Amino acid sequence: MTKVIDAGLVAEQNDKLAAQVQADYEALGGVLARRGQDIEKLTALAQGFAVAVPSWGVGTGGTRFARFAGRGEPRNVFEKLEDCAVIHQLTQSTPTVSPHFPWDKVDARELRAKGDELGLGFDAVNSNTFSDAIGQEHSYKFGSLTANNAATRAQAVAHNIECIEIGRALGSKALTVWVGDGANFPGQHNLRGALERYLESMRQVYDALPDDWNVFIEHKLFEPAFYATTIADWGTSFAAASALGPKAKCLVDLGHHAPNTNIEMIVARLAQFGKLGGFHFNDSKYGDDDLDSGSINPFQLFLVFNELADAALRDGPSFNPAYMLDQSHNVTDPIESLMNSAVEVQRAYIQSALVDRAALVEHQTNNDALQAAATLKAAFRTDVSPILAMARVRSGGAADPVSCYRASGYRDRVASARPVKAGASSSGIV
Ligand code: LRH
Ligand code: MN
Repeated sequence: MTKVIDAGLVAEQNDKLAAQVQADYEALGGVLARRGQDIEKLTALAQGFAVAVPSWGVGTGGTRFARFAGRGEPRNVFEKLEDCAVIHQLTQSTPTVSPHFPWDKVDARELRAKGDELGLGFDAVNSNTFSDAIGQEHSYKFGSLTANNAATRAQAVAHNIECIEIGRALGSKALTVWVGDGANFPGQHNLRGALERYLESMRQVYDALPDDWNVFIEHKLFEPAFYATTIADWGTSFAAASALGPKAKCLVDLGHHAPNTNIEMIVARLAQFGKLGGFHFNDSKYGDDDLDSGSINPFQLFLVFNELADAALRDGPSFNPAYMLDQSHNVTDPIESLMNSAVEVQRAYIQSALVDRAALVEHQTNNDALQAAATLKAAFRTDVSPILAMARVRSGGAADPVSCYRASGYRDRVASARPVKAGASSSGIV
């Protein structure tokens, strides 16, 4: 397996931090032991944690106003995978990539071979019927799976089935379907009719799924439609997934809700009814901002993982939602942002394992709201950074991924190897 960053440099950087990592680890170990918690068990838990990286996240993102190309941007999916391999090599928590088609469309065998060479697997594949590909016969301007035009719907169904075929060749086990279909004006389309057409189309996609696959329905409140979105919320997604069958599950993108929505409760509901398929982790202040996970509201991320820990205790090993990042990086080096984000998601996971659940149940049973809330806060306030650093070092990663990455000079190296494409600074997210 190719190591994109020189392993000797990683070891050298870790050596510089070894005494500090060990001292912080022992100090935290002492604090946790007084609480009856075993830091070694938690470190092993952290080493087993994984979140997928979005292939579209390693390029510089943009907004509808502009996209300011970064240095050494990946020019094709193979270079995207190299950048994803750097993220995994240094964090040891992102062993899979979630690809997006047709953005990543190449020969699937070549793509899988590149993944194997870099030690990367492929998570859920993403279809795209929210933009028109070059040479596409029917435009998705007025919708795709819900379009009035039957030929447009058939084209969108065929594209999703093609994504399943590519995904099978990559070893993926799920298809994520997000459609921007909707309306900008009251009356523009029949609200019920649109959902009926969506279900009719998705039944054909569902029937094309291999037995051991899932289809993840991703809801989103608005954008690009600004009056009505066909799959706007978890309720509609849940109803659609229930209507389609057991292989259909709901995917929660944290940025796809109205401000102040109680997302952890949506997670608890979907888990209770066995329809929680997975996540697109990111953070937001206003809309679908696609900001770095844990950068705006880390307590919400913790509360989501607290519900996941509760569901795992209730439902056992069959409870296995897919964890993926979905972010857009406009002002940072995407590799640094994705490394930090993977660490922040892993942090919320470990903090959720620190919750004293017996005490929580007791306080809940006694209606002792204050102590119940304090029990969660005690876990959230625990700085588990020493556990995360030790887990990375023990797994062969970097004690400090960002400083190690900067010391490697990788960005300078790819900046000279990947000249900026002409017209790279257009608008749009990728
Ligand atoms: C839609 C979305 C979806 C992806 C796209 C890149 O906002 O979250 O998951 O297909 O971003
Ligand atoms: Mn998403």
